[in-house]
Amino acid sequence: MPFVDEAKIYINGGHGGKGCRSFDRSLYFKHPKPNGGNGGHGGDVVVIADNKIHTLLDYKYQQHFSAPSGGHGGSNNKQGRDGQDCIIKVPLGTNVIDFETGYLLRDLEEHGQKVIVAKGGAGGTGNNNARVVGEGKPGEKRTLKLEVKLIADIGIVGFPNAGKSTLISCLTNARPKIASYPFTTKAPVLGNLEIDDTIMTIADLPGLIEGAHEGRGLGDRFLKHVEKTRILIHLIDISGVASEPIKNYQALNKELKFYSGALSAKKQIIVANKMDLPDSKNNLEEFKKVIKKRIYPISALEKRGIEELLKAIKKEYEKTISA
Ligand SMILES: Nc1nc2c(ncn2[C@@H]2O[C@H](COP(=O)(O)OP(=O)(O)OP(=O)(O)O)[C@@H](O)[C@H]2O)c(=O)[nH]1
Ligand SMILES: [Mg+2]
Repeated sequence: MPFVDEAKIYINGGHGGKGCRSFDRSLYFKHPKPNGGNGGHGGDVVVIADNKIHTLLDYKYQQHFSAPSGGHGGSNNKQGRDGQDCIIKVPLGTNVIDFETGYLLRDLEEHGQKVIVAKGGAGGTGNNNARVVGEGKPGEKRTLKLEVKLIADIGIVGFPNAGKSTLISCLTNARPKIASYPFTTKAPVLGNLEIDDTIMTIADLPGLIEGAHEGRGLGDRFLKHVEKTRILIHLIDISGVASEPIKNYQALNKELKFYSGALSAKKQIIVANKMDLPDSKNNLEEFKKVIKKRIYPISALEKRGIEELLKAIKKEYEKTISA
């Protein structure tokens, strides 16, 4: 099943019901008495966050949504019934954007949060209230872009082939595809990491490369998923077999910076992977000389160094919670 993180939908508020033209002609009155009721209000289109919905996949197949019209007014001053609202359910963390203007209408983060995206039209007046009977107003029309940001506590970033998917499958129950070629992971994968009593969500992200912000590789479009994480794990292939670790580390930080200041300011746990390979030890020493920060050496393949890393993750996570 493809991972859908964006959708474009067309929405229409319900049309207001027609006002009624009718007269009470009973002999009781000298002149016929107008008694046509007002039309009902058209239904609104409402987008609502629902914790049972996990993707926008449904909106790939159905893109047009209209709320029902209001009922027409009737004789004997009968008001038309209001149209029901048309409800569009989306996952938590969905940004609801006006497609034409790019304006963010609402960021729906919690279950039950909602936003009216197209109002229904008002019902027309009946002749009991006005001389001219109203037709009812059309509902608002809009095109929306829905965009889901995954809400994860920790994001794993790194160059393609660094071993991000291997790491998440060693830390959690997630089982993404692992392969020796770049760009194996095409969409974010989530896993739950449980350390003692703390449960954290980790996202394994598609690899980034230099120029990602200009669309190179798979581009930086998945970075929006990590904007809300608390911590980043910056994973480096320290073996030097395929690329230069120091250059990659710096290039990736540059890409994060290009994407957003908030992202590049996030706490990073720097992890040197593939320590089981021959040149890794020397490369790590070189790396430490240039990048004077705490680095966690691991082998995701052989599951070594994982205990230390878990401790660091928990410590940093708790810091962000108490901050
Ligand atoms: N020797 C060694 N190989 C590793 C280690 N971790 C991962 N690999 C290998 O590196 C290759 C890439 O691993 P992935 O986990 O798919 O890498 P990725 O970062 O998710 O790659 P993309 O999804 O393409 O960005 C695979 O062939 C893995 O078996 C490790 O610790 N040591
Ligand atoms: Mg991967």
